[in-house]
Amino acid sequence: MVEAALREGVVGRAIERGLLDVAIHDLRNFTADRHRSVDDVPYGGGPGMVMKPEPIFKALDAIEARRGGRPTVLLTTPQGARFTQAAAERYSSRPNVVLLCGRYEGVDERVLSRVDEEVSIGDYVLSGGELPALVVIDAVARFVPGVVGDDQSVAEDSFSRGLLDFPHYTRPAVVGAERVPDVLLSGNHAEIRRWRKRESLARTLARRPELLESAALDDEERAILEELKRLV
Ligand code: 4GX
Repeated sequence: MVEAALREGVVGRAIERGLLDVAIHDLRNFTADRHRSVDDVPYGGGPGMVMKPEPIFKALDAIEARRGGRPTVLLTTPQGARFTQAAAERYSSRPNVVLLCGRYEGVDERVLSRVDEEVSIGDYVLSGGELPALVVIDAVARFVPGVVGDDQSVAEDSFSRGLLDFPHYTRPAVVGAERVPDVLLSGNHAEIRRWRKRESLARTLARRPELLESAALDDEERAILEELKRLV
């Protein structure tokens, strides 16, 4: 699943072009027993299985030796701190990042001695850490220079600015009863910029007001926001 996903889209192209180097390591290759076991029953009893520590330690040692340096080790788990655009940017400047994907009920707690950060992609339970790892890879890759064609679009990405995106339209100008807002057809670029700011701010205020506490707003945006707050 991970191999297939990494062949697609922006990330797939970045790997092809050598901008990104992603290696997949199967923990079963770091086992010593006949059954190549990566999990075992929990001490103390209860349902489910727990991932054994030794295959994980051996895999991390092998990766460290191969890459020559201690990688940043991330564990994807619902117990982690929420993965954000800021975290993605932070990881994008690390020379090596390991994404440890847990299955079953989780990993033996002693593995955490080798983990730098536990990251969660959201409050829901998945059946493995592979999809969260792919989510992290995608968001991090976009910050690697050259991966996204247009640097401008990364810098202006709504979440990099801390606000929700403004509405987008393309042709035709009229679909059924629905028209594209006149301002976007006006050719008045100053007006368009201001309209987009207002829409971004209005949406953020309505849907994610907590984002406004840490958003970097310019003078014009602060003025628009004050006006929007007076209107509600
Ligand atoms: N955001 N899962 C990890 C197994 C597990 C449990 C505990 C380590 C500790 C998830 C998420 C997520 C399901 C991935 C349980 N591994 N990961 N897995 N939401 O639901 O990151």
